[in-house]
Amino acid sequence: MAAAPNPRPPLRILTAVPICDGHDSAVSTINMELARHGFEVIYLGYHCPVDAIVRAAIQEDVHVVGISSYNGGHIVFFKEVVDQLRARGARDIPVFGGGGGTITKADERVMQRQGTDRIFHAGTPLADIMALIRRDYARPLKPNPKLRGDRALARAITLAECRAGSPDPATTPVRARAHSPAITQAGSGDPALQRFPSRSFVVGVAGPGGAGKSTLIDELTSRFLRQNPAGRIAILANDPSHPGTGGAILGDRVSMIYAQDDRVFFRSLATRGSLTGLSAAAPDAIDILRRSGEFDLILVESVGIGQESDPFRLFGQKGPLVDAMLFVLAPYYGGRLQLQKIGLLNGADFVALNKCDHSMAHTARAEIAARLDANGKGQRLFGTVAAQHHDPGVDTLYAALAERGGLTVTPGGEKPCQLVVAP
Ligand code: B12
Ligand SMILES: Nc1nc2c(ncn2[C@@H]2O[C@H](COP(=O)(O)OP(=O)(O)OP(=O)(O)O)[C@@H](O)[C@H]2O)c(=O)[nH]1
Ligand SMILES: [Mg+2]
Repeated sequence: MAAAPNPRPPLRILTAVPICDGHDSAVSTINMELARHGFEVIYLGYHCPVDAIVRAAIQEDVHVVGISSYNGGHIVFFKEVVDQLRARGARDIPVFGGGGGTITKADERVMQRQGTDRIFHAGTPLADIMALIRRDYARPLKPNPKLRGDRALARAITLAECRAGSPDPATTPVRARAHSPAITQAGSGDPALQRFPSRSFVVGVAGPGGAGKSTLIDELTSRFLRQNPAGRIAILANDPSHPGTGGAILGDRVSMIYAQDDRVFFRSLATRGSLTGLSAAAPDAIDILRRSGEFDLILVESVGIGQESDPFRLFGQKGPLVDAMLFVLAPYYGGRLQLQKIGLLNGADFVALNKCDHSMAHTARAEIAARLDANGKGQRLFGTVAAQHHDPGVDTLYAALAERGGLTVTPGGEKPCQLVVAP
């Protein structure tokens, strides 16, 4: 059963370390503290270029961007982030940061003239930083008919998250949700919605925590981008909120290399008390993405799940949320008994045994193949090494997904390889 909805959605902050800077220890401390204070942190990692930060800020519809910079290039870097946000219609997203003693008060004055909001200097107690962020940056994100493109899509999803957390969902009827002004802002108002009712192929990706779901999604994304030179892909990545504080570190974006592309719309969702393995807003968010008519493929990553979850409603009364489901396992799932207990293996269309570079993979393949065979549904098992680029197992998996979804396979793109394991 889902926990009580949260009437005040948490503040969302994007944090990152600039390009040519590997000092991520400070930002890790800040991230943990932010999450402990109930904020949702979308962490982009270190060595981040400006355009990746700006794209993420827009798609994640964050309240504020926080940059941790120690490489000495802060005056130029922060200005470029501010300028690109303005150029992409997001001047309302403030930028702040810190960098200990490497950013002086004099530097801060220059940076503020260029549009940076503030710098947190060395010696500022963490409690003061948290209090200031809550005081100055928490604001409701409202419908805004002026938003365009990814900004409008992102805002529509934010509003869906607010509705999912509304104290009285009865005040937001389902029809009103599907035709909310924010979706119309996305450039896909009612006529367009009807024109593209089911263009998107939606694939749910589930599996235990750390099995490699995000890494695999990133590799599938790279194949999609190469084989569909004009297509767009959306990724909805669900991560858990902390049950005590309500905060979250939404870290799936860090595992993505290929998702750093304007043809990829990537949105992180915190579960905010939903215990299904997805945010309560995920069904609406999928609907918004489908109806936008923008995306050929939509991949939805669940949180790392256990033995009883059914995040994509494969077995529910309401019908499945997705067109197909990919279950990802790593070789260290336990043993045959644990496999038997994973109900989702009965409903998965595709199963990937990832981390096939692991020494236990050989036995795991045989056990999983036997488990799927017993289902008698012709489910396909793919052995993958997502951590390796150009892995033939991932090629094969992508080819199978593309075939099922009717996606374009450009001649000259990767050729489907031999199936690694088939029951
Ligand atoms: C730890 C450290 C390292 C570690 C990094 C570990 C890691 N994974 O992060 C190691 C040893 C690997 C390292 C390596 C290097 N380092 Co170093 N490093 C430091 C050190 C000692 C501390 C930085 C830190 O983490 N502080 C902890 C944070 C929490 O505190 P703070 O900095 O005071 O920040 C406060 C606020 O600014 C705020 N804050 C900071 N960021 C953010 C972000 C947000 C969003 C918010 C809200 C707040 C906030 O939080 C704190 C609250 O009080 C500094 C020296 C120093 N004392 O600052 C040098 C320092 C940054 N390093 C330096 C250098 C030169 C290097 C190297 C190039 C050395 C070399 N020649 O190899 C390499 C580069 C590594 C790389 N790949 O980029 C120089 C940078 C000089 C410059 N830019 O002009 C410094 C200043 C040391 C010096 N005096 O020479 N380094
Ligand atoms: N050895 C090996 N490591 C991998 C492989 N695929 C992913 N990893 C690593 O496994 C770790 C977890 O990968 P993620 O993609 O974040 O896993 P996830 O399932 O999305 O994790 P959650 O979202 O936290 O549940 C990372 O350190 C990856 O680099 C693989 O095929 N082989
Ligand atoms: Mg993940």
